[in-house]
Amino acid sequence: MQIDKSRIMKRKHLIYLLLCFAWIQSWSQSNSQLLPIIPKPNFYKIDSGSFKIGSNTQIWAEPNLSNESKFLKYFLLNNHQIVPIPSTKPGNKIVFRINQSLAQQEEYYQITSSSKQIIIEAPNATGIFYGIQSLIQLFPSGKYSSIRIPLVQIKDYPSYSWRGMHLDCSRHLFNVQFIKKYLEMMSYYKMNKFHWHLTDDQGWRIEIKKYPKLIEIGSKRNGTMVGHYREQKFDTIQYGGFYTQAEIKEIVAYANKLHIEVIPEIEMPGHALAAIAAYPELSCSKQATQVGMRWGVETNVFCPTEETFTFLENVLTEVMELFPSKYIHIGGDEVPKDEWNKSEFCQQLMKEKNLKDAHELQSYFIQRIEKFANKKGKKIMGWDEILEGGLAPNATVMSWRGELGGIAAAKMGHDVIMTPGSHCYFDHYQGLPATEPLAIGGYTNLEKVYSYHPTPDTLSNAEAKYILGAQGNVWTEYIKTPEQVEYMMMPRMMALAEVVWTEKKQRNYPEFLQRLSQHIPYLTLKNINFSKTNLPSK
Ligand code: TNX
Repeated sequence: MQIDKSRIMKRKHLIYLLLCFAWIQSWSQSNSQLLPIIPKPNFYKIDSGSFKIGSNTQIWAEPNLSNESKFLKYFLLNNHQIVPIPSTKPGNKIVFRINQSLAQQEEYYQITSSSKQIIIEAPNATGIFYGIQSLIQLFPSGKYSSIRIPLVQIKDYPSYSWRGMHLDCSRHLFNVQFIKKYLEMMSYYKMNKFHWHLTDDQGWRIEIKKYPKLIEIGSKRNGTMVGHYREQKFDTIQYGGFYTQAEIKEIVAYANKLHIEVIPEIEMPGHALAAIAAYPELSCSKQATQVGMRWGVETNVFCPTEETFTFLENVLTEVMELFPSKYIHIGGDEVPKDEWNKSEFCQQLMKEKNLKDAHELQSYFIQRIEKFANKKGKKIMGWDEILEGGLAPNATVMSWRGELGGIAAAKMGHDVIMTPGSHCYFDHYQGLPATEPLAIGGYTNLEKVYSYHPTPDTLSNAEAKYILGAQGNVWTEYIKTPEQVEYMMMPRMMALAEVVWTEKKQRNYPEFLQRLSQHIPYLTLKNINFSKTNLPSK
């Protein structure tokens, strides 16, 4: 009797094990089936059959998900002319459901489908939103009265929490309508941080009520470089523009609906010529100057006087009120020390503060700003030069001159965003320069972006936790129009989106290209001027 019981137990265990194995098999095997979603979901399978979305499909959402259900309804209406019914008439359903038990993974969502209903579940609205973004990538392109989509089962969450895109609006400016389009492109591919470069030598772009000359003077330049830097040619056309505080609020609110955080960048102590042209007293020489017309690095930088700190604190106070993000990017890159080394005031200050060189003076500058930001409840981030002369205690580092700065910062226990020029600079050429529009230089094709992995092997597991993710940068010295921004970012951003979302072992370039080809009708429908340079020719 005893023996029989244990045999039954053993058999039960075996059956259980076999079932588990079959389940795991079915999920991993099914991942070889092509699902046209970018970034590729981490776990999915496709069942046979389909779900039909038509005018008798109902969308069921809790009241706190009305933003998300509106998003899906607009998508169906605008892209397919389908109006799901609001009533309780019989029909199939798409259900959004908050499920707190799924909260172990940040930004998690899952999709469960049958022919009768699709359930998108997540611990919060962001997860639901990503579920919708995955779902709509399954819709066929074109306007039909009803559409059919495959029955997918998805469990998904990102590898990295920082999935960023940057846009330089100083060198060239893009209107509110285009910034919204930029955010839409980002959110369709689950990118979630918009780093908005708002000030630089060639133009100050954010209205600051306390300092009106930043706009009156700092937002206009008397000419712009024509052709490549080495040619040193300029036009004489006045170029300018800025974002009002009302426009900034509008963009931040729009981004929020797309679950994107906007991080403003106010450059200091270098790349500050536009501000200095408006208020020359902020420089060491205090001499009148002009908003920059040439690209590159200017030696005229903010002087670390009390007057400058008061100015910057007042500016940052207004900026912080406009941007709910906990971060404020303070630049910190490319600060020539010529002016500081020449200045009596700086020499005296270094003696007083016991600073051994101008690098330590730069560190003093950044640390003072950090203290101010922290007091206001914000964290600072800066380009990797902020490591020089001593890193501010709570700063996050954006590693752009390769990965070494990021590695050093992670080893010191600081958060890091990887954005090395080699893989993440979308102002670089993506094809042979002779056949591409003029760009700054470099060569970063689609495959190279796709091959990137944000966590360097040299970091221990504990150190690797500080790598928050990666970001694509769109510097616009050579990018004058929205169409050109699109050309440089797409499809490279799609490759980066997969780098920061999909586990490394699931990434496969030829297969990515196949999925990418299925996105072309959508990109075309949305009038996105994507580059075909790296797409396989038919
Ligand atoms: C370096 S990246 C810069 C920018 C330029 C860019 C051009 C960084 C922190 N500074 O000022 O626009 O190169 O690729």
